[in-house]
Amino acid sequence: MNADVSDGLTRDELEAYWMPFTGNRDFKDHPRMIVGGDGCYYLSADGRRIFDSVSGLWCCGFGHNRREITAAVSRQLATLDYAPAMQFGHPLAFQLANRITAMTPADLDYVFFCNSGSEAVDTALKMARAYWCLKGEPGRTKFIGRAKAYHGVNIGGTSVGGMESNRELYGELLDSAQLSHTLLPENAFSRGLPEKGAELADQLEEFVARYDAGNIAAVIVEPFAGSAGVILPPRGYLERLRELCTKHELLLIFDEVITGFGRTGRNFAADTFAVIPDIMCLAKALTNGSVPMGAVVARSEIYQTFMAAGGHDYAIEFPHGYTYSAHPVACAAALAALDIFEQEKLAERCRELAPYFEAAIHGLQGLPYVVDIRNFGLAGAIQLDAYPGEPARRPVEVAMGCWDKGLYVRYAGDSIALAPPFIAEKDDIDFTFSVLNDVIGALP
Ligand code: PXG
Repeated sequence: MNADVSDGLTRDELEAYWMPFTGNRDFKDHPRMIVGGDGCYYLSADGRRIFDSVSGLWCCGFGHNRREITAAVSRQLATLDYAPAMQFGHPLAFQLANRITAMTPADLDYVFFCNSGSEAVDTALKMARAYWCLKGEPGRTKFIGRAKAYHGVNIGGTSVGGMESNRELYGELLDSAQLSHTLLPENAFSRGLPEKGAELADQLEEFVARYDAGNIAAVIVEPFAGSAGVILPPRGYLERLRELCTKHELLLIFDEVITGFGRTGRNFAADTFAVIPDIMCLAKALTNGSVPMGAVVARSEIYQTFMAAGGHDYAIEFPHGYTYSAHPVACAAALAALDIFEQEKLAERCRELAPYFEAAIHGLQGLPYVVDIRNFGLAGAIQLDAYPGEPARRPVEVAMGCWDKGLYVRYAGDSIALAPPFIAEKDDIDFTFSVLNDVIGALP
């Protein structure tokens, strides 16, 4: 790691940057600056190696600063920095779409590119509504999401998302309703998928009775909820949701922004759970987090519906897209990232390391304030008893205590979330949980 270890910025110089999802005042008074990265580690401005137990923000699972991605991005910038995304194309976009559809299950065969997970979600929602309009059912406008879900921050994703704190400042944005979440106290300390609660999916029947299927465009869920603290689907839940969507002809959207590209031990959660959605949202690990990119993958019948309704050959079938859809540099990064993913068999590696991770995370049971531990693949969460009136207080304290001891963890509401890189070694996992053990053990 060759990085300048001095942050060199004064308090005044920190002021202008309005940081996202951050306590700006706290950060600017106590800056935690990252200045370098390599493999599973960050380098902090004060010169310390910090183990990245969250893969950045769930996106850098193949390790930081992968030379192959750097080389591909540099080559692409020197060859073609930008090409218009509309009416003209460049070869890497087509190569990447083929590459993704070779990995996705069933007839999830058409890829629409965007620049983030939030854009992927809003694209998927618009696609669903337009699809029903084209099928002669313009009344299907409502979306069914799920409590505690995170679907990004654009208007659609905020609306179908189920984290109240992310919605309350914005008012009602889209017509949506939320299924119950699947975090049940009787499943506390389950290893892997919880046993109880598959019947929670049957709530969709109530929604269909209440709103009528003819008014519902789609159901959107994360296969497991990441941001809310790794909330897992009970065994059989996703299968049931799929059955009910098929029965009532509702589109099922899987938001695989976190679960896509290996996190569950297969390419996609759809593979792991053998439940195939109609539309899949991707981002994050698609480029190993190196360049922003998102994608929406649709079933063939959805794409063909747009084509059949398109009018003249030159007519635009889906009036949607971004200046930077399929940006050449992002495509180059994604192709290089997917090479690494496949050549290094990283989904398999995740599967192999997962039992070790599971044993290690559950080793924290019994520590003070630990009220639940959840894990699946290389994702896990430790839920802490909420400090009266301030549920985030203990997780923040733990995260900052870990940072001081060379470990980056994420706090998510009342939980600590972990999503280590797939290339992590057992020693890294040992280090992670020994630090967490010390820090949680020392909580006041
Ligand atoms: N869907 C899901 C399931 C996500 O997890 C998004 C959409 C939005 O992606 P973009 O690229 O627009 O941020 C996400 C993002 C956390 C955390 O702390 C998670 C995300 C983002 C930031 C923090 O768990 N997920």
